[in-house]
Amino acid sequence: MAARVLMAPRRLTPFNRLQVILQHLKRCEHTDSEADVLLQKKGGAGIITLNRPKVLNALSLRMIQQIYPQIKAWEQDPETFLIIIKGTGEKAFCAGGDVRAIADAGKAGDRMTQEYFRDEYTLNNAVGTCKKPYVALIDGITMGGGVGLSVHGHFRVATEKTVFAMPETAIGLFPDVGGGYFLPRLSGKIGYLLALTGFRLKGRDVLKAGIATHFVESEKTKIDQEKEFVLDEHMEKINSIFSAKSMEEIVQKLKQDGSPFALKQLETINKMSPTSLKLTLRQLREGASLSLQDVFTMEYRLSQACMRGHDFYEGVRAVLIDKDQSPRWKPAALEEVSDEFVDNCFKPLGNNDLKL
Ligand code: QUE
Repeated sequence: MAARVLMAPRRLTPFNRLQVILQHLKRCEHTDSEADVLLQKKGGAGIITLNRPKVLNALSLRMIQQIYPQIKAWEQDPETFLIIIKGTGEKAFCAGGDVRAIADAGKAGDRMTQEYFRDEYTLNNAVGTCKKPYVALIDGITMGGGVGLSVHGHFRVATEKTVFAMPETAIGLFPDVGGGYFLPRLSGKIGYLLALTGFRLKGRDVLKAGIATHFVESEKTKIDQEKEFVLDEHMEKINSIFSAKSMEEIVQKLKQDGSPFALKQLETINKMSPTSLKLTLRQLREGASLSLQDVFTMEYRLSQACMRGHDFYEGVRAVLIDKDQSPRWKPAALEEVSDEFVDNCFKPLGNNDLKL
């Protein structure tokens, strides 16, 4: 070993030296333009930029594993006074988690599915407990995993281009990333509607629903300023229908109501995974009285139950891979999803539980 330490470094000819430098520059250029997340300091602000615009800045495990230690470091850094998170491209802040990669890993029995949800919820919790002011610029599509990076922080700034949704019941999942915490805490039963139907809120409505804390126009006009909140006229219906204790009862109440709004929501719910719907309703009803940390522990159990099941893989196939929009759910009807099955999905995982 000593001999190797004492060995003279390899001499480079000028040509080789140039080659090495060029290779290095090429690699840097490559990693810079291809980096899926940018972490920068500008003045006293730490800036996180999600940088996968071609996939609407969907959140990969690698991104999660880069962002978490940086937030923790900025939290301790006396020269950082503010943390800002944003996305590149015109379309999205962040369209969700990297569900394609998770589905591939789950099908192959890869442990990545455990690591992904554990690391993602740990990052969401770091946002929710961040000691420095945390500002998310949710300009564009903000769904699922993107919501987890924004909603638990101090400030969320929406624009007229913001489209907010928790659409996971459409892919056999459930509205995770702390959805069990913030959704049941929204006004009335709005959160239950958003969770079960994946209802999309746009622009100022994201502020009016209590999800964004601020609104700015990306162009300096006064778009829709006088318009009322899209759900205002339906609030009585939403609050009475979505306070039901079971999915079967919600479906029955929507039918009975018979209004165009109720029938539209019923039509949407009928397309969702019956298993996801039952898990989601119980997730929100329980999450309403849990701490954020206990919600993440509950959601981790649910995530692993979904990885063991059928509907998540079928949902990702139908919505994101084949795009036929015709998932074949198993079981196919709400009545076939037993209370016993639902109970099992909420059971502790022993040593594998998420502890925050
Ligand atoms: C439900 C989801 C997701 C979804 C659609 C759903 C989700 C997600 C994406 C996504 C990501 C990248 C893309 C894209 C969609 O879509 O989590 O087109 O480029 O990441 O109905 O949960």
